[in-house]
Amino acid sequence: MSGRRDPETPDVFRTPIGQVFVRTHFGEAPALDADAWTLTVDGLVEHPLELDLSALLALPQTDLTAVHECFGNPLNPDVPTRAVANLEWRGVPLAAVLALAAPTAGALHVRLEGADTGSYAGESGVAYVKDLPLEQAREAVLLAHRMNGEPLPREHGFPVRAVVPGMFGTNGVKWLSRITLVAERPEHFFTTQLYTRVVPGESEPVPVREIDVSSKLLTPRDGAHVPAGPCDIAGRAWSSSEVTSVEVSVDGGEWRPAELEPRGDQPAWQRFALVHDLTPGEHLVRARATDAVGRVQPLAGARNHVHEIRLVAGAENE
Ligand SMILES: Nc1nc2c(c(=O)[nH]1)N[C@H]1C(S)=C(S)[C@@H](COP(=O)(O)O)O[C@H]1N2
Ligand SMILES: [Mo]
Repeated sequence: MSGRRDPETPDVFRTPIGQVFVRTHFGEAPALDADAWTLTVDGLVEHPLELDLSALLALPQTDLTAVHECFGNPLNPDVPTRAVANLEWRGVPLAAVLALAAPTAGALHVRLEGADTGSYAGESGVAYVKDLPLEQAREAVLLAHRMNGEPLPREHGFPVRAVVPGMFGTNGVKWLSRITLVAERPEHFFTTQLYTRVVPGESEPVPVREIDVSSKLLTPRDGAHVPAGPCDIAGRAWSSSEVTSVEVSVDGGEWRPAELEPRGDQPAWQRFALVHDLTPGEHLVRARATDAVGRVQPLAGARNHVHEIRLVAGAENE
């Protein structure tokens, strides 16, 4: 994918904007003018709308802290990318806009379109489009205009993007320009062709929506040289439900439960930590999370398989 930035994930609760990954299918992010921007709401609604930014901001607003994760390359759905962040958003719930537009009885899905167009995976002249069932969208989607207390940076969707807590980043349409209420799932390159997958244990492909249970080791860094002896190992874990345990295994040894922060009332990530005594030499550290619905990170072969890092312990680096 072009238009990509993947900085290291820092081990802090709220990811600073400069360290958030960027994913843009068509390369350069569009530079939209906030004064000229409008959001069209059309399709199966009693009152079609064309809201400018001040009309949108006059609606009730809410804050949300949520984990933000890229699904990865839709052409290689089983390869982990571990592009993840935890962000604070402010915006207008989609429900407030829908209350004004009044979807008709036949409206069952919401189609979201961004202002960017271009070429991707051999397809040219396409827009970025996503869809969600109306009831799910009404409950979850935030039309965000601030990120970590600042106006959205251009590459993250200025002036307004969708944020869908608990779902993969791909659903959060940036540079949002149009919301259309429709009766059936819209056919589109980015809705029904790309970003569909067969979830382990199922047989039918489904759209890439709810995030998987996952974890990432962040302290120490992969490849770090550390003193031999007790080592503080820590990272973050997340899922579409609360993560209920994280276990850590060193050099293929037993899975030991790490200390795990509760999730609290926001769909944010959770810190885990454990102290392990490292003998001098090279070590392989792995982390495995389990969530409240009993999903466990697979050991291999999946986009969310257990994360592993290598550490070198030795007296000479103390
Ligand atoms: N309009 C538009 N929205 C988009 C994309 C895009 O290319 N165009 N990429 C999606 C993908 S795959 C992800 S993971 C997130 C990334 O959001 P970020 O770049 O703000 O981290 O935006 C999503 N929204
Ligand atoms: Mo993504």
